[in-house]
Amino acid sequence: MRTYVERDLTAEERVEVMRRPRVDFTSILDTVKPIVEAVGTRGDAAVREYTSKFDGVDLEAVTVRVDELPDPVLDDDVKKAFDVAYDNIAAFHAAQAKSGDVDVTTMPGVRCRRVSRPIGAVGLYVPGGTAVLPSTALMLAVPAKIAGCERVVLATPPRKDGSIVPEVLYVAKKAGVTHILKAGGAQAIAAMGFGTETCPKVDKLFGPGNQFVTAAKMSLQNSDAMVSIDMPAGPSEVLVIADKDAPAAHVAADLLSQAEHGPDSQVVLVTFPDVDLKAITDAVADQASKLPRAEITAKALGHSYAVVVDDMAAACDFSNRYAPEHLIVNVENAESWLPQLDNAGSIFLGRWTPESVGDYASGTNHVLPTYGYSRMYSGVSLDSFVKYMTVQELTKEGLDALGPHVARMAAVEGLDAHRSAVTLRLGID
Ligand code: HSO
Ligand code: ZN
Repeated sequence: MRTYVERDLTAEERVEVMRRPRVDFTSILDTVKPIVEAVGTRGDAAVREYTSKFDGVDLEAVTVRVDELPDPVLDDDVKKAFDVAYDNIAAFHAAQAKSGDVDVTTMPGVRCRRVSRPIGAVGLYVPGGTAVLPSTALMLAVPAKIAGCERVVLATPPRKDGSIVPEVLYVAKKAGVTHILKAGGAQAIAAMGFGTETCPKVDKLFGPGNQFVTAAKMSLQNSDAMVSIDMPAGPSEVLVIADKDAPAAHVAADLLSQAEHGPDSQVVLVTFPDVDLKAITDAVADQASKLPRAEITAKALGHSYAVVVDDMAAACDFSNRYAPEHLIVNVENAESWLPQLDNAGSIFLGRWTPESVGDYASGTNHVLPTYGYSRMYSGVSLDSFVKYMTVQELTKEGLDALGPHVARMAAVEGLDAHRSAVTLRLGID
């Protein structure tokens, strides 16, 4: 891993190290456009063709109804692990219910409310590819169920024999997913965004994916499909702040757990002059060479780095400017630094909180803003599956008091009908 000493960097270099590896979206968009268009016009037939071409699977049914599928066979300890994760994710997301509802009397007789309603139909993308991620099925299906979404379509690439990954099916059944679309990539996103003969059209698309999935979500959102997306996405990343008492092996494992996601993942270590950096980089090299995904991990480490800063205040400042997806704070009294942290998708405080717990089972969501978007986006939460309606109700007294001001403002804007809607009710002019 490259190492920088922050105080030795020029102002330009300080900005430069923050830059994420560039993703050329225009060429990716050019690749996905014909796929999206083909699925939009030819529906299931196009999904079938692309699944045969890209996944080598010839599908009979493109979309299956979950209640018609038999229960998957799983080992008891696997079931137990997913059950514990399910309960924690459900508990944390259920606690978010109604948190955005408000009821305020702004002046006597003038009541304003905000009430939430579930989004009717949602599409959840669960990646396959180099690693199948049933944990992502949990992160998306559990809040969709708690929100009360009526139609929940889960898209995931089928296995070579055309079947669904058993853990994904287990989660889908438990969390009330209604349909499974056996497809991945841009074709899956397009099928859910437009709807096909067998796949219901959804109102909002969720989930991480490779660059083609991301590009398809972006182009669908800007098309006439009338569909929104959860957030912009880029490669996964972690920033670890480690002090001298953070065990080197733990820091290394945390860095590698994110690096193993993909060759384009980025991991950043922020540390201090009194830390044995060589012990950490040695531990990274040692552990990395033994990983089954060593090749992917090595590529990710190629564009990762360590930076030495003066103190914890500088570390928080660096992290806030980088705005990581995941932030691990492996320092003494980690909790006391929380008020100083402003930009991160999810934060892992203290010696005993590896990112893995949030990836799977602590209860927080692992679908998070990457690529610096944690400056202005939140991760997926219950709110992502609802929309808010505002409601106002006035009494006669309320309109008596407020109406003349509204009529005056309508006159300023020259909108007479607006004015009349008030003055006619009040019998004034
Ligand atoms: N760290 C990933 C989530 C994940 N990890 C799934 C393991 N499985 C993206 O934030
Ligand atoms: Zn992960």
